[in-house]
Amino acid sequence: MGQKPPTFLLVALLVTTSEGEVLFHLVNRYGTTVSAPGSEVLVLYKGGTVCDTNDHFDDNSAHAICRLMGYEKSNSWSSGFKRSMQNSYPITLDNVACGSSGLWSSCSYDFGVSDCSHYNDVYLNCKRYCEATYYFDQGQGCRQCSEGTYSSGGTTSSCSNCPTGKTVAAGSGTSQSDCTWVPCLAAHYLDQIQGCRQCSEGTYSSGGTSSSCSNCPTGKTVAAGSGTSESDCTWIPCTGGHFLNTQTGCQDCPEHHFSLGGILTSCVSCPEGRGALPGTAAIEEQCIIPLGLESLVKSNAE
Ligand SMILES: [Ca+2]
Repeated sequence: MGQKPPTFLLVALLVTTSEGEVLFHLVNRYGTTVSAPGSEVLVLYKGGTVCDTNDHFDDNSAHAICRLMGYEKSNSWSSGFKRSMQNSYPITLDNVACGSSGLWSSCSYDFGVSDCSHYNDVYLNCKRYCEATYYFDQGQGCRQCSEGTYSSGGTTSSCSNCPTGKTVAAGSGTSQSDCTWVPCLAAHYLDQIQGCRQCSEGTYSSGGTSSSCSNCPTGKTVAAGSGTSESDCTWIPCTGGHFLNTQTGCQDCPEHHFSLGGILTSCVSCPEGRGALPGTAAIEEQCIIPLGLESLVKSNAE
């Protein structure tokens, strides 16, 4: 996505003539061009001062000039010889009279002067104003909000930070609701209220914006916050009397075999002459069926 040009550049275009000349600009006590310094400063028209003697320069005139420079309106204006640097400029505009629309197109004016001196130079305090997704910088005018910040525009001098865990692309945030959750790390899921949360025991997630973690296959588990994929799930240790089949999970020890379980993959034969039912013997001592007697019973029955 290409970045939009900063609004102050657009403003500069609006205030220029077809030849590209800037009509109005504001200068500080050193003659440096400034953007809404927050107080009244000298306004220049084509590099010279603006006169208010014996004419209709009023609030409408001030509004029109501020608006032509891209500001919302004039906060205040005055005139007078306030700084000696005024003498370094010619006087270029006189008899500015504007309608109540506050538009420069409603104004009449004269180039040059007949009845002015620098004691009548106009000072303006224009109200700074920026579009949404911009903040106002006193040195540089309207500037785009950086990544993770937003602005509804107007007179704000800074953009607001998205809530913790949320972000928005540079120049895209107009309100807090434009902030979206930063994608989660693996082994986490996204809770729309609390943000990224650890997967619970026995579940896994590749992260991102997934709203839940997936369950490990039956018989398998993974520690909380550790499962990034199904392959992280490992078999749950078997209980006594069982062995682990790595394809199917825990299985009963065969008849007359015992095992402590865990992750042992086979069972041990009971001692000679003793046996156990499948899945019942964890230790040798639990091989409690006397096989001799059983075989004797069997042989008697035959
Ligand atoms: Ca005049």
